[in-house]
Amino acid sequence: MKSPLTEQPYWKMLEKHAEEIKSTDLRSLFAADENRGKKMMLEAEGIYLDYAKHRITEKTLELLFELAKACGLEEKRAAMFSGEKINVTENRAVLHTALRAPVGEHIFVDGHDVVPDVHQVLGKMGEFARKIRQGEWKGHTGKPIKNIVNIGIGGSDLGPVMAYEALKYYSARNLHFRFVSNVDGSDFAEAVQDLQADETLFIISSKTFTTLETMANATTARKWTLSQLKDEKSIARHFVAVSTNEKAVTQFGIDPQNMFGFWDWVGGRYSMSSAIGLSTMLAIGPDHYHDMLKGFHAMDTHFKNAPLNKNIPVIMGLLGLWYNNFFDAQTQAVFPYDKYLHRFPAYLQQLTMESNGKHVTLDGKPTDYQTGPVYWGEPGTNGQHSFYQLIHQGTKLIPVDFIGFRESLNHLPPHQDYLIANMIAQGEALAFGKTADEVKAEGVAAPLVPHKVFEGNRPSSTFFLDKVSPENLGKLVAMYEHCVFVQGAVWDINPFDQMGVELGKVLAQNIIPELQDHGKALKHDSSTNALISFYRGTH
Ligand code: G6Q
Repeated sequence: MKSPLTEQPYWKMLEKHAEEIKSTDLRSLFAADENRGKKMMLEAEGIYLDYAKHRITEKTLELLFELAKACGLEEKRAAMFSGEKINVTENRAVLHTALRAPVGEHIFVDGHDVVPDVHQVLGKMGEFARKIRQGEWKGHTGKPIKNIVNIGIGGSDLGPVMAYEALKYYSARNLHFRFVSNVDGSDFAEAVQDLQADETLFIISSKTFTTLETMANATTARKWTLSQLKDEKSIARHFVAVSTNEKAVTQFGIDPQNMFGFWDWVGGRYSMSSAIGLSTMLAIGPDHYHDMLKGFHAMDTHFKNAPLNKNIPVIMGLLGLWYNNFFDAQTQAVFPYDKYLHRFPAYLQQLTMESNGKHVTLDGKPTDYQTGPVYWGEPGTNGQHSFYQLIHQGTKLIPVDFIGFRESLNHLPPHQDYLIANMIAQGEALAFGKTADEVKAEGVAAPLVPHKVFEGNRPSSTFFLDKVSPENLGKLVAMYEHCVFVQGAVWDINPFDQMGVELGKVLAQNIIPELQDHGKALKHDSSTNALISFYRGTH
């Protein structure tokens, strides 16, 4: 039996329409309308989005908008913004947008206005950041803090790392930032190997304060600190926590005064604009941090209010869906042409894949259509010298998002011109390729011609912004957050839970004692038993 989505009249129309589009190509679509590049673009919130190099016509977009409407996108969007418990499997509101709501807005969860709570925490973070950055907060031996180590994983790590790297240009260079996430002890060991405990602050970032990796690293950090400072009282000067779990924070020995809270309506991968961004604020300072929140809010407002056909996250979400569901594209590449954004694709992987990697609809029925694609990417131009080959001439269709900036933060002509020329050229090459006739005309020997042909007809979007800045980073992140939402809404799945990461965690808990006690009988499958035996050295 077909699902309501694939039975949807607009879905069926899109299936048929996709066949028409497959019989044409981007060269023909551009030739048919010389103004295509001017029409299929959108400028909003300081972002220029070119979507002309997609395998679409005006009709494609109209059908996609109608499909989105028929799937209740607008109602679902309103429900999210108003604090309804749209994370149905966890019975939670989804209000990362409230984290960047300005003072004076009112957003209610169970009748409680959460906006004042958000600003209370922001104020506390700002005061703490001021003390650290001005050297007013002293460590146990009276020295100011020089090193900040964020300990967290997943949503409590990827946003902070990405934002720190992206905004490094704006950061206080007298402070050194490290990020420890992996339970592999080498991560911690390398992060602190050149640090002194009396100048180091650990931020233990964990929504639940129970995560195995984070608790193991926090415990090791505690031991490391005590081994140097030899006084329990030092913990209060060198450890702060970001969490929703005050009880566990207190039990760990961190003063609740030094805890920065957030709430269950903030999902881990949607938490970089919550107190999880404390390391970001320490790095770039409260003013820049508030600029970042302003950028998030601008994109939230755009997503909430702009008509669907002028709405960047809506257009991006639906284009992704077009290839995912009607062209069998399996992946989506994201290539930022700015080195500061080198962790952006890794951040997006969690945001998109943990959110939309689901196989059942909201009411638990298996989907009979593909959901979230694999997201991946690297900064340009590096990728051009490695895997772009497959995108240009391989057998797979890989839609690409290019992200570029008009200005570099480091004015070193002619670097920026070279960088951006490459980005624009890649989009052009992917779309239009090079025909056999063009290759022959260059005098290429006949046997080599097929090897040098670029089919073209490979889609891309290009984002252009003025420069990497806290505000623009906020806009870009919010853009992708909402893009994920749009897709989740049409696919009728829950982008806000992550049950799929649970099973492995539970099984690891079973295996830990088996690795530690070599006498324990093994009752797994024969492959798992053999692996455990090999580790024990008893195979
Ligand atoms: C994100 C996920 C997950 C989570 C980590 C860390 O959406 O839920 O990546 O962020 O497992 O969880 P804690 O912050 O609770 O340690």
